[in-house]
Amino acid sequence: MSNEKKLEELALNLFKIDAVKFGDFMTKSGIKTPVYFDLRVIVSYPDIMELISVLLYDFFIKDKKCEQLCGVPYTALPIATLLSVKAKTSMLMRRKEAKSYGTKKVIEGHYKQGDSCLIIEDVVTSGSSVLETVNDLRKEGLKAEEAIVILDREQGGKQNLATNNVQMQSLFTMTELINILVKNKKISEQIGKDVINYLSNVQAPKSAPELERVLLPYEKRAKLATNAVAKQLFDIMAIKKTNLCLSVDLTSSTKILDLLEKVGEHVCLVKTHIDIIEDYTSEFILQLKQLAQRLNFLILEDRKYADIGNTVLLQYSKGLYKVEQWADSVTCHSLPGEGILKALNSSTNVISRGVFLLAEMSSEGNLITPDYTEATVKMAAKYPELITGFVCQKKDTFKDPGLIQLTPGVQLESSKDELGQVYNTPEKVILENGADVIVVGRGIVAAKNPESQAIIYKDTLWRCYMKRVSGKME
Ligand code: S5P
Repeated sequence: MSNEKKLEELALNLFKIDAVKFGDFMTKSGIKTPVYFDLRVIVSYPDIMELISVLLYDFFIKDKKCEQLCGVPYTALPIATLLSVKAKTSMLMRRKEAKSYGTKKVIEGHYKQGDSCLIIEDVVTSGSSVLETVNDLRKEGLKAEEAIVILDREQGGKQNLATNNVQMQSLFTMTELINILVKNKKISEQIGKDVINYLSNVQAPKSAPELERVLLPYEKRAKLATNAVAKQLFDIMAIKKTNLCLSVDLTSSTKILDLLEKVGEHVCLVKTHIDIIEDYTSEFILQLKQLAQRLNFLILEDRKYADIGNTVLLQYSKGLYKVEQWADSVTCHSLPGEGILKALNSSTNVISRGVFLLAEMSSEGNLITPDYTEATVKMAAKYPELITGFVCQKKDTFKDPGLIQLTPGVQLESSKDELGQVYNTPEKVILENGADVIVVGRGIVAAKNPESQAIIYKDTLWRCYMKRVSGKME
């Protein structure tokens, strides 16, 4: 039997078992509708379930590469199960409510970060149920970018899903289903027309536009962060009213501690280059951590890891510095590929774990291209619990409001140094370029009076941020 014939057979069967009904019905939200679907009844008809799974498999799954399947609870669960067995692809189950005991898992099954997962659904109206499942999968680091459904009611769901980066394909659109039923004289042409008119007039609301990252205040963004360090940093910024990160690029440990004693209360983050310190001892780390605790700032080791995963794991956990034991977050290049993130994610002895990925650099003539930046942001999306944010220069580099844009190359006046560093002003980086945390090194460290200079930076940067979130940018 041709696929077209099989589709026709399915449409007629769905009509026969009352999975699709015509008349005057009320929807859940109290709106009158001339057509009603309830595919839950298919569980009573194994032949129909089999037919649905054969069609979905032949049309959409046979030639697809994906690591996981996940049905939207509950109607699609048996269909997903049949497909999983037929395609020999493992399946995940999403709970509607997280368990109140034990592991509190929302997604059941075995999976890896970055696995691609195909969503299975019965009927799509607005797309909101599919999106709930997509969001839960994405929170777990899975890639959920495709959905296959039995019926598209053509009420805006497909577009809403596309807005959220989910491509949807369906066995039938409503128009196709109606046409089959009219052709086979199951419903009159008039009813068919009425239903199609009704559906085109009653469109689901468009899904809300994504929250614009740069207009949201830090306290709201703390709630959207999926990395614990990002959440903490947003909270510290909101409480201390500072988005200043001091880059303590000094080579003497006493000088660093003296400086932080003075300026620590004005910063949210201290960025170190631990390997430039000439008199490093583990005692230095103890004192640094005490200061961080007392003055409430986090520590970012700007190591810019850029090797294969195995080497990075050793660099992060071993050697003289044992960075994993004291740095809240580290910087890392995406150049070597995902192994570097897997390595940082797998380290076990950490007190707190976060990574700022370098998506752009401030130095003149750097070799990073727009494609590289885009690939870096994509790579980060697979590790939502690990990534604190990006070291980058431009507002459009990424959208996720739960991530932090860390921007270096900032001084009160725009300028350059003799080795290619390019400085922009606080106004430019915050209001135009979307910086969330602003890195200042020599602007403070090399000033005659670093403490008063730190206060000037803190106040200027905070004023720009307040202007930005008030929406009054010119
Ligand atoms: O693109 C970058 C990325 C980083 S992390 N450009 C940078 O300048 N940095 C770091 O920020 C750099 O290593 C230095 O520690 C700091 C800027 O220092 P400044 O003295 O030029 O403000």
